[in-house]
Amino acid sequence: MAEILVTGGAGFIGSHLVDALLAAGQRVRVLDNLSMGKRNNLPLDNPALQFIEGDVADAQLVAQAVAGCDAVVHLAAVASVQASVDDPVATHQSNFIGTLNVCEAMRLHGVRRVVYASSAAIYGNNGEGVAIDEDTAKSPLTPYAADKLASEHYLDFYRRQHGLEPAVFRFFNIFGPRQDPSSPYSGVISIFTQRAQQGLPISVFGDGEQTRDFFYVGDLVELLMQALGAGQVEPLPVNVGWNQAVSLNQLLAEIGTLCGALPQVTHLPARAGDIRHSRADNTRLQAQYQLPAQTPLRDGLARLLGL
Ligand code: NAD
Ligand code: UD2
Repeated sequence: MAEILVTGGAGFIGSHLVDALLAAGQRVRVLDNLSMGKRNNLPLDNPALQFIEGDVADAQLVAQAVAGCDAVVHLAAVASVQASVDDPVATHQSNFIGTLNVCEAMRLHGVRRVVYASSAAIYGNNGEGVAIDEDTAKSPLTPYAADKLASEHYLDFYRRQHGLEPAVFRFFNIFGPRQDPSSPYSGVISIFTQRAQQGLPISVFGDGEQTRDFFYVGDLVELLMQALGAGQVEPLPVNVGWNQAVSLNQLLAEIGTLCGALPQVTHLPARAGDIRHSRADNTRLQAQYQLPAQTPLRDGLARLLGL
């Protein structure tokens, strides 16, 4: 039985991973400051789970959390890009210093495998309209994206210099239960499904023909589990997406079909800096991992809607 540290494990993606690790008989430690994560996302009564409430910016606490673990999944971050624009110094502590603390703690305690959540945000507007592959030029337009890209580079330094084994994933648009809908900058699926359920009006920024490559959280967790269990991992980052473009109008049609009807939809001006089309070339993902059977968008939405 391995012991896995999941930073950010009380959050949307992290809590689904914790569930899967516990179901697989692993022992799990979670380090989370509950800035977005929730205690009730976790089975705190499970004796195989140890919850540590704290900040990944606290180097000593991270070292304590890492000591004795077999691997780390580093998901803790301020996932709101807008927050990084509003307060880059504060979010840098979580989104970059946190990663550096994880690297240092792993070096200190001889822990080698780390699975890291990077983001398609590092591509900026590059590759719009085509499938983005991992060699697409990087253009981090926000502090959030810059911290993700810097974290990738530090993980690679610790790989070359100190023998860490990072498995870096560049998530595109992940959706599913427990994704927080409360912010105007929350994932669009979390917002649309919540408002449809409550019969509240939906705002579409632009004409609704913008597209995204949506990836269900359960499918992502299968990949993270593979990266943890793999004998060896490739050093290069891997895009996580289906290479499928879904427009907001298509998304709304699916939600309308599932809910029986849609609330009022209002079209507002497109958001400044909004990317029109984002889609992942997942050739490297297919080459290095066993892709799970894709959860169809409608099935993922149905689970989110509790149908
Ligand atoms: P989330 O906000 O639900 O999860 C992040 C977790 O990290 C939360 O539980 C939060 O409380 C915790 N956290 C934040 N700052 C912390 C700190 N300083 N110390 C300790 N814990 C801290 O969001 P998520 O969607 O589950 O994101 C998980 C990871 O995946 C993040 O690194 C995010 O940047 C990345 N990511 C997510 C998406 C997506 O579509 N959801 C896309 C790209 C990348
Ligand atoms: C993701 C990030 C964003 C930034 C961007 C960089 C999330 C949730 N968002 O944005 O912070 O990192 O990637 O590439 O991780 N929309 C509406 N109505 C709404 C909400 C959203 O029309 O109520 C639109 C939005 O303008 C965009 C699309 O839906 O065109 C998707 O928005 P999103 O924030 O879910 O995802 P994305 O990829 O634009």
